[in-house]
Amino acid sequence: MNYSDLLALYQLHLFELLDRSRAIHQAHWPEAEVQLCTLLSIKTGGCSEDCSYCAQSARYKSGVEAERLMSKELVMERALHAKANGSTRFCMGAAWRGVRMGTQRFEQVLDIVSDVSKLGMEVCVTLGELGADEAKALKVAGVTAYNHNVDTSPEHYPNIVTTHTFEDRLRTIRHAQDAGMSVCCGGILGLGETIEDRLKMLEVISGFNPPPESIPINALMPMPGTPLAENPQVDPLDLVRMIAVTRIAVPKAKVRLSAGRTALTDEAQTLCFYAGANSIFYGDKLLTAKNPAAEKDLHLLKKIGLSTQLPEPSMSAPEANPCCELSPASSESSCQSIGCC
Ligand code: SAM
Ligand code: DTB
Ligand code: SF4
Repeated sequence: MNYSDLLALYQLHLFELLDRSRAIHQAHWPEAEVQLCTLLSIKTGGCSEDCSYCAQSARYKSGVEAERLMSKELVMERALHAKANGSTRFCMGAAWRGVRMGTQRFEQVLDIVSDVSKLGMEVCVTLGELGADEAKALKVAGVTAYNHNVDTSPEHYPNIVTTHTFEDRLRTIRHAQDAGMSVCCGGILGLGETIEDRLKMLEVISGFNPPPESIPINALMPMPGTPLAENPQVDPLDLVRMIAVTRIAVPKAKVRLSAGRTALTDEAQTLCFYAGANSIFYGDKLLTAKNPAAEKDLHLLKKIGLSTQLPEPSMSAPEANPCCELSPASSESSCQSIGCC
């Protein structure tokens, strides 16, 4: 969806926007279900990158220490625990710039993925930059979705990260799609961006072909020691609006109400679900930061009448739009989708 259409939606009266997003949500997701995803940081801290919101960058004194890659045995323990608690998706994150074929650590990750994928949950990983070969290897090992956020608009990105570019992010997403993995791609609100930046980010994400399978919307959790430590909290109603516009722009994607829920009231979260969010990170820890307690989340979902989603481990990647077949990648391509031809 292009920027001017997104802006027109964003500027609607809130109730009018919610009426529209709710109608689209009901048409595509009539089950009143929320997907529970468990996050695990399999390699924490010491990251070479300078993402100014992140406690795991080695450049900031955030108090997060660099750790080694977790053993497969420990990861399996945590994955089994997540499954027993009702999670249907297990997401493993690593504080790396990226991964490379032939390295010991990537071999270790492939081995971990291969075992986790036998547990009957969707398997998502977020390991930073991927080349075509790394993406294929992850797909073969059993990854269902690759998480790689664009985080903000192309224009604002260089103000937030200087060690890699927005284009680098798009290239990795393309490699994940080409390998047949679903793509989980979203962003963060609260990085000092304008509404225009938020919608330009959504213009990029909603232009992916195939569309992202899921879109995490994070609210900045200001991390002590990082350059954005003093940024103000995102206005919960801005978050609701962003979720509503995302639901309308990418109707079939799971919209994940992601980091920052500890700062939201039950009422604000309820409005986010009404606006179109249908997935959360579940369990009391994100990667390094806090998340609401599992019992608290289950209590809230029950109170508002939402049930939890059943697993779909055989989930296949969304189909590409046929425009790619009509106009193969070339400088003369007529395809307008970013991350497509
Ligand atoms: N290193 C990999 C990468 O950058 O893609 C994976 C891990 S990284 C922590 C995954 C995502 O977490 C980021 O893209 C960002 O959207 C989100 N994130 C990180 N720190 C955050 C914070 N303080 N508040 C909100 N979201 C955050
Ligand atoms: C995403 O968009 N949010 C998650 C997941 N993908 C990997 C990460 C949130 C991290 C919050 C900050 C922390 O725990 O350090
Ligand atoms: Fe490293 Fe990812 Fe954090 Fe950036 S967001 S510093 S790449 S872990």
